[in-house]
Amino acid sequence: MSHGWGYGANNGPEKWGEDFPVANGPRQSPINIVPKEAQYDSTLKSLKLKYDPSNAKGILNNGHSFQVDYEDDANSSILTGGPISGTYRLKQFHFHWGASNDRGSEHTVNGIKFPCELHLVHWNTKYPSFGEAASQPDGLAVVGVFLKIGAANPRLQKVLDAFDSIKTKGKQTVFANFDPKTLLPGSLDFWTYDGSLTTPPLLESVSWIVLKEPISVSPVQVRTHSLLTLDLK
Ligand code: 3J3
Ligand code: ZN
Repeated sequence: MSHGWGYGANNGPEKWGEDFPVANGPRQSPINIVPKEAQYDSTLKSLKLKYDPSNAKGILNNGHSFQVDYEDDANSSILTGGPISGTYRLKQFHFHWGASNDRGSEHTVNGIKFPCELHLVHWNTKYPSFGEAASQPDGLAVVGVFLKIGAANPRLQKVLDAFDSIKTKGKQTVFANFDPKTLLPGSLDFWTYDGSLTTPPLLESVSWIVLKEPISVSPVQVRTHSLLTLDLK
């Protein structure tokens, strides 16, 4: 791959292995989730998410999506329970969209793609930093939430309204006082598996926690990302 990764014919997922050989590893994400084949594990605990809205720092257009970054120098926005041991700190959240509503999510359920998927990225505090944790098999925990087309979601609007300030790659702006817990569905029931980052560097360090219940987004809201210059699927 002669230039940066993306979703085109010359730099898309089929080519990522050229620069990131781990793309051919044993625990690559995303996967297709087949609920009927999932095994119930009674040892799993319920998911606990505690976020401090004041930890929200800024919103960045990284060229593939946008990410909302959080202060992570204390255990004030954390994930515990579920399949993980210990305490994982929120680093950022971001979304994956498609160029049209028939695609966009990373994971699929019974082969079905959703128009969008939210990822809340957390790192294991047994390691000194996000960067160090990202290279460890138990270093990261990402909570995935599917978005389906439906009623307008007022809790998304603050994020969408920030897009005007980050239209081009590398643009960022202050994004303060936001509790990502408001984006979660009513049920925290989940599927879980050990996988990887879904985009380069594709590191096999993620405990995936994919929520079963999607949240809604309206057709107008889901196209708001067209305000952003993004390299979409
Ligand atoms: O590459 C960036 C890295 O520079 C830094 O910004 C980091 C922390 O925010 O996020 C990414 S990442 O490579 O660490 N990263 C890739 C995309 C984390 C989250 C994403 O992976 S995913 O499996 O949640 N989609
Ligand atoms: Zn992601």
